[in-house]
Amino acid sequence: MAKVMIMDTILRDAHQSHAATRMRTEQMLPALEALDDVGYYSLEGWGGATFDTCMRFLNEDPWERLRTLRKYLKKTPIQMLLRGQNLLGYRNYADDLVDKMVEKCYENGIGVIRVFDALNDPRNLEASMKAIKKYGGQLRASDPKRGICEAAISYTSGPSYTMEYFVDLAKTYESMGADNICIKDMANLLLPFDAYELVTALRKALRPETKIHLHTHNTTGTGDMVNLMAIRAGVDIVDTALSPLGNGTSQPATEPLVATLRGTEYDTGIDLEKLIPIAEHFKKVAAELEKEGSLNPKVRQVDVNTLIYQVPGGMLSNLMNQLKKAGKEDKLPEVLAEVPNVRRDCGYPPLVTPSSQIVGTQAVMNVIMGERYKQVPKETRDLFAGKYGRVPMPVNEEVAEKVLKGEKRITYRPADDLEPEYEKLKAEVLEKGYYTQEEDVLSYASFPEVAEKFFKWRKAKNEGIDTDLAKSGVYPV
Ligand SMILES: [Mn+2]
Repeated sequence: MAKVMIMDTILRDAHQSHAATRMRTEQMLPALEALDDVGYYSLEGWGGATFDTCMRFLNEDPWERLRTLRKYLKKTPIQMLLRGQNLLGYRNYADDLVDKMVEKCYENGIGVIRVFDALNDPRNLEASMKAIKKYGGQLRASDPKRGICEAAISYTSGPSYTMEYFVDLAKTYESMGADNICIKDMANLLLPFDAYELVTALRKALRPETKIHLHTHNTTGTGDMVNLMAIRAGVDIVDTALSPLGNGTSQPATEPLVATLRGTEYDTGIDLEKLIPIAEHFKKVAAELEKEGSLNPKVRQVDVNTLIYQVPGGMLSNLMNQLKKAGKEDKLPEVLAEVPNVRRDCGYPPLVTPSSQIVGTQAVMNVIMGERYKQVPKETRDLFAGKYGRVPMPVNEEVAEKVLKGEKRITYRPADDLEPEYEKLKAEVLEKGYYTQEEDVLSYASFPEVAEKFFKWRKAKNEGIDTDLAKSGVYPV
């Protein structure tokens, strides 16, 4: 019987969920060798938010962080999260940039790439999975634990999301070359008995060598039960976070699960004693993050709103903020009733970023304006126009006409419209005088303004100019 394996998210999702992704490399360093020695399947350490935050708030080169992690994590693969054709950013990138990004991720130390699309449109994973297979295959030839392609299903609930839907999607990803299939339950919408059913169905439908990897959170307090039920159903890998940054909006804590499975047929093989000093270290880090204001202890509480309203926690707080700004807080019940209507109109997209924001904003507008689709933001139009990809169900044609006003719809892969862009972006970085490595082009492509500000700071620092002044924003010119 295969043991249950664990990916610890302490270096990525744990602090992204609890502390706005503000953990610095120097706060990770003292624990890296011990983490490497635990025997995890992988350590999640990189993704869009870490990439952005490194440059935006921490004055760190995200690539440098990755190389540092790799230097100390000799045995344990580093896992990252890639947003399909959106890579680490929020727009569609051309295929040449997707290829270059994947090449550089592996080259700088990534071992496992988890790739997903918010709409679960397999066409949006075509280019990235092709690159992951290409460069990952080369890496794997010398190191079988690295170069792994993990395709993730964005888990959501709703009338079109049947077991059959998820199983078909998983099989599609498997046939595209995925080594692992991940159930990505970012909003903790997956309930324990559904997890059992889903993992059972996937286990039956997928090849025996395909690993099933579950990612959930403990936002609504069901996370440990979800993991345990998935384990009973034969899941291979689950995500947890060491206790100082575990539970609440983060992953269920690592230590209780390791203890629960010890001595059973699911034993993780992890020595609880080894986790204690590491947890001690991150307890101090969590206290530092709380002191500097990045961590609000409220994130550790159970929030049952998602269970009641069937919308992710982040989406609910956005709705409340939008209503508050408009002075219409009393309209919340109407907006919550309108959310499923809007979602049905636009073909039941999963409620994850960015579709959760699009559906939520449109529902707020429909209620505030007193007429449905009287006011329509560009993002709603783009969703109806197919610019984010294919939605799971047909859209409401009457609404589509009202929203699009004759604008053309696309039915092909959105990135097919894009010209190669790597060389053009490289020329820009060179011209601005910031080019030090190919990776700079990828940083610049991902977050142009943020990267440029960071490059300016880096240049000032490397040229020996007062960095405090540089940080204050007075310099650079
Ligand atoms: Mn997550």
